Amino acid sequence: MADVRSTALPDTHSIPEAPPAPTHVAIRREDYRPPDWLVPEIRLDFDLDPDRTRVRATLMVERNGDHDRPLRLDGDDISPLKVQVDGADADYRLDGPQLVIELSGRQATVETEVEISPAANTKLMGLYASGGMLCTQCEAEGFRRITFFPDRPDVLSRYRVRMDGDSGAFPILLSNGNRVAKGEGPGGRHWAEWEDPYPKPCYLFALVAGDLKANRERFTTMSGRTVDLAIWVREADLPRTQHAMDSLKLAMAWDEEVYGREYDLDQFNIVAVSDFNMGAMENKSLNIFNSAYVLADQNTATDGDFDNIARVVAHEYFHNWSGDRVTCRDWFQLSLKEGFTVFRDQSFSADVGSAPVKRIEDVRVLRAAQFPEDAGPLAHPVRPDSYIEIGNFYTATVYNKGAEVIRMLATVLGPDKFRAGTDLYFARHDGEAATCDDFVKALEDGSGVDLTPFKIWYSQAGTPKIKARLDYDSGAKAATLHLEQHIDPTPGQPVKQPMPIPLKTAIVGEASGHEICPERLIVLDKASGAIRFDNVAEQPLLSINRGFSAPIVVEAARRPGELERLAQADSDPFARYEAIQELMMLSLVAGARGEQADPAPVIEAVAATLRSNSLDPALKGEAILLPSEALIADRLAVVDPDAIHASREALRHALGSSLASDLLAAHRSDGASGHDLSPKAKGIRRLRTVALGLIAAANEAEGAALAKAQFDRADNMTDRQGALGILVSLDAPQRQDALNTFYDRFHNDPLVLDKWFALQAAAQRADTVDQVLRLEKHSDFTIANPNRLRSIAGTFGANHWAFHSADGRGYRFLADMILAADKLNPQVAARLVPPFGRWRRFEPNRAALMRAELERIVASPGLSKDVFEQVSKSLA
Ligand code: 0A1
Ligand code: ZN
Repeated sequence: MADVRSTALPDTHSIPEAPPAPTHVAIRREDYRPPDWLVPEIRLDFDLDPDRTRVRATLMVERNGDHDRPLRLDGDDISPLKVQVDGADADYRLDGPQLVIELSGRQATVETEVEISPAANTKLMGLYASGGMLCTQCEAEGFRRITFFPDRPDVLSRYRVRMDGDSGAFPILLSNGNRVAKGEGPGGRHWAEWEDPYPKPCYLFALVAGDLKANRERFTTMSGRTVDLAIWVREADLPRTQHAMDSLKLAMAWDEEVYGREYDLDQFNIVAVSDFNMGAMENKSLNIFNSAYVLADQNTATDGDFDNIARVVAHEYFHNWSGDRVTCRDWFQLSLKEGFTVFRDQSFSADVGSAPVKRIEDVRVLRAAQFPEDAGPLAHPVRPDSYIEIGNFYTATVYNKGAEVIRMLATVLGPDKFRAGTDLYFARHDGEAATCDDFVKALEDGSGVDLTPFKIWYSQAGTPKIKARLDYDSGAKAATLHLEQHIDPTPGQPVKQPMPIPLKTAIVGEASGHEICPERLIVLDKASGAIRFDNVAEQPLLSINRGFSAPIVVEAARRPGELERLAQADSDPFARYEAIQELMMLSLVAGARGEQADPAPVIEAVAATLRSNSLDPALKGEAILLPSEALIADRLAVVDPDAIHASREALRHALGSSLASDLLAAHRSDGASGHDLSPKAKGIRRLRTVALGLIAAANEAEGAALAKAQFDRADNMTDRQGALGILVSLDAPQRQDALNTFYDRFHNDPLVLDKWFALQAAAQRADTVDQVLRLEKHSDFTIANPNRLRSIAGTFGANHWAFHSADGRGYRFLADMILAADKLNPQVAARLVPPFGRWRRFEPNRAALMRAELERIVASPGLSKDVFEQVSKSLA
């Protein structure tokens, strides 16, 4: 990549090049100090142009406390064209990327001017161009790529923003808050001025300029105010914005009802952009979204896409309180806003959809993304202690485990006390930059409950493992539950302390199938403990960690037949799902170890599930889906991906052939029109495709014919993608046919084309590496668009069997992609590294190949600190 600096600046600038900044240094939480200078107000002036945008910033700065330290403003890839203090040219120096100004008084007005090039900004951090529009991304440290500023979340300012731009290219000019003025300028230009009354950290600043159209609706808040809602997209995409709009209104009403949180401005804008590093961003009143989380209709979006849109729209909206009104003191506190907001969006999705299915999905994500993180070289606490690049800490640990921590606190407190605590949190810290400790303190003070023991969940990394054994004394009609906890060491934390683990537990009677001891909440807060259950009149079965009340691994000693019985009788849907999954897992692990694995218990449990009258189709679909190969790998001391794949395929084959007619019935079950988005209809579609997958595992020809029929008949993307997802792994003539049909119909729709790439990168085939190498050369592939890059490289990295191909070609492919992407967009490149992280657990041949690729990456010249941090930690 050409140095952004060289294209962003006029050739004549006179400031000497700053000496290279010390890079790759770790920032530590314990080094936190309050800011030396505050900036209560800022005025920004943008002369917008894709190639040369002028940014003038006027900062009202105030000395914070008694000290004589200079004002330090962060910059990244920018050079000052002008620096004035109180209206006069000022002395300043550059210290690495920082602009340093000695100021004598307690207050000053500091004005700087820079020129930046949005079109040359391939990192997509700061102000950049996407599909003809200009937009910003400032979290975490993008604002310093726009202007010089103390870029840290505990400096809160009131913003006034003026944008001036070509009225043809940029008819719409948006920023945070309210538009307070607008007008025409000379030469076909126009301008708008926006003001945000709420002080905010600079990571929440946003600007959008483009040729956009809005889907507009109104929302009346609980106090009767009217809010103008707008979802801004390119005109052609307007028909695909209604689901996002409906989701937004549901989220606004939900946050009023469940948390008492009302929206606080007269406008709320969402803008969809097609080049975006993450999912979406909660900039105050101007949320900017990856278009994948806005645009949907039945023909182009799956049920999963619809759910994700509702989830992400709600997530960003909820940040208005958990993030914007109360923000983070420093980036180590990231989970303060992210863990809490994920918990809030999970609760929302559970309330508007099917709660048990949602819980199963959330736990699946946690196990797939967070547990491996916690068990590998990138493990870190929910509140990390240090980082080199904060962009690497937008992780499943901070987000999803952070949400589990809040969930445990909510479980322990119960709904009323939890609500009293969150009310106090929002009231006490409104307008402030707070810490995770502040959050727990507010919950304690609001509820009157001491939560001190739970704070260790923020500081100690690693997934606790619980050994559980239920002893039964039939004479005394008593059962005793013996519990023991253990946490493996993680980087920087060799010795672990016991953690408080809230376990929702019930005892089910083996013969009766009834809950003979009703569910109770046990908190194991020591290394081990024993709990007695009385009045146990029949042989008991242990139903533990119900609803997944703690983010842990349970290793329960089970008697023969116990899981089978729980799979049929447990009244907690999650525990029932767990019993089936555990039954499958035991068989899969045995198979992968080369032991004789009898599939009969699994077949019986799946048959009973399919035939059950009490389970709805969505739960059936979840329950009969086999644990992923990555999850099986987590259970093995030495990972052999071929053995795991063979074991899983064998069980899929056994299920498909033994239960052919049940599966066919499930596949054919109907009552779900493509336009019906009810949980029931989604469940029917889910089960239809999961069942088809098992049919195809046993009988390729029949599976291919049925999949092709589903593909051809589909009136919705869920069925179409589901069928194609099965066909891509088969060696059937229908495969290429369907891929071609799909491409011909959708190749002009980038989001659907991403699916086409991703489906092929996810294929379970011996030649998937060859396929992705071909796809990378496809004329529609571009490494510059994060969604397209992830559709191949991200999906492939998660394809366990293909990525871990014994010849190492999968490793080479992903490493090459990381190196190529790093030159353009380090943040997105670094997010492709984790699949390499667990190399030590693989059989020696693969471990050596993975390690060699990591070493090749880390030795590459010009590596970003983003990729450097992930790769060096993976090797350590
Ligand atoms: N705060 C956002 C996530 C986010 C983080 C960094 C970004 O930089 C590219 C973008 C978005 C959220 O939690 O939704
Ligand atoms: Zn968030």
